[in-house]
Amino acid sequence: MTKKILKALAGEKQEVPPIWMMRQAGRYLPEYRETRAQAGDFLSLCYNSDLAAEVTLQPIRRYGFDAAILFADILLLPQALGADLWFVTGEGPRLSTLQTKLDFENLRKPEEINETLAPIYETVKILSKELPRETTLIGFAGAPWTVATYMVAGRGTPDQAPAHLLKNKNPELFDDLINLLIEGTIEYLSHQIIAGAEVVKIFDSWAGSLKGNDFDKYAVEPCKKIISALKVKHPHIPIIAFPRQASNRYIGFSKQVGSDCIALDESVSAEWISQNIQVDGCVQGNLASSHMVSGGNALVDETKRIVKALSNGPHIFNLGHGITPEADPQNVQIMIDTIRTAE
Ligand code: 1CP
Repeated sequence: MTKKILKALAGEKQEVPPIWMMRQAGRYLPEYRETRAQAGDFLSLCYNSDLAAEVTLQPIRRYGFDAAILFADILLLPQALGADLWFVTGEGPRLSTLQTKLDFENLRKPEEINETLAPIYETVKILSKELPRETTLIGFAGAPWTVATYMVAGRGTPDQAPAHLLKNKNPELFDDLINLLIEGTIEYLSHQIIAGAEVVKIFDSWAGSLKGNDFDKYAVEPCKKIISALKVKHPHIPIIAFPRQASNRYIGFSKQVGSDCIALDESVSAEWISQNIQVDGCVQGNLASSHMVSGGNALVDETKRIVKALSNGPHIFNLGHGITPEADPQNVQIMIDTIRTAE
């Protein structure tokens, strides 16, 4: 039996598309909030392999998604490289900032990350034993540009201005950082694959703020280098790329970087995706996560519309971005029922 997700990633069109959701293990689920409280805080949860495996499994038990995504965070890599990282409740991540050559020189080498990240690989091992046979295990990392935006600013930023500033003011230092992150990401994803991840996804959440040549240099090139290195080491592992908000740069992206699938946010229509992107292979995403809060007919209609528009080629149903804490768990079930019973 080939798993539904792997079939889609191999380019197969299916009557009912496989389904998973970004941030499917998260604060909208009462069982997640309970396990997180047991762990103490978010980072302790990430580094507690048993509890991280437990929260990864929770949405699989509740909804029977076709894929589980490792519970971890894109900011664990900078932490393993030596940045300080903490989370402020209700606000988000905070890191030590990277502004000077000295800050950069204080970071560790890519091959030195594995000691800190060993509990994450252990979570992957537990999951590959415990997941149902039909469920695919997805590992992930942030793309270098997105991770760099957090390392430079020390926090999430609406316009990524601090990273743009450093890139323009001190391109040599910025390129050193990007190259370190490329090597670190190859190391991190490769170890996730060795531990049992069957697919990996590269999240470039802030790719949309890169324009023109910058998009080629900092979104396309790093992703291409990571994928080509992974394909040499692990030729049979499919890779999903997610250059969020790339708009017309979504066109041809998957071919340019060598990914097996491209995830798309909700800023483009399913019909446009079908005509412009799915011609190159598997696509994933697109349902606005706000429907998981608002529900009703709009949720059902939009879900059906996406399924229909993307029914002519390989498709993995997903949201355009992560599900939010305000989402109603019932709406997730309605979405799944709509997909699995759609005529
Ligand atoms: O309070 C909590 O419980 C923490 C909320 C939370 C969760 C559930 C954070 C903090 N990270 C995560 C898990 C997480 N993060 C996963 C696990 C698997 C799953 O999807 O279920 C994944 C894949 C991520 C990836 C991630 N982290 C991204 C890329 C995807 C995206 O959402 O764009 C980014 C940008 C982060 C950084 C981050 N971590 C957490 C927050 C709140 C943020 C975003 C900060 C910001 O808005 O700038």
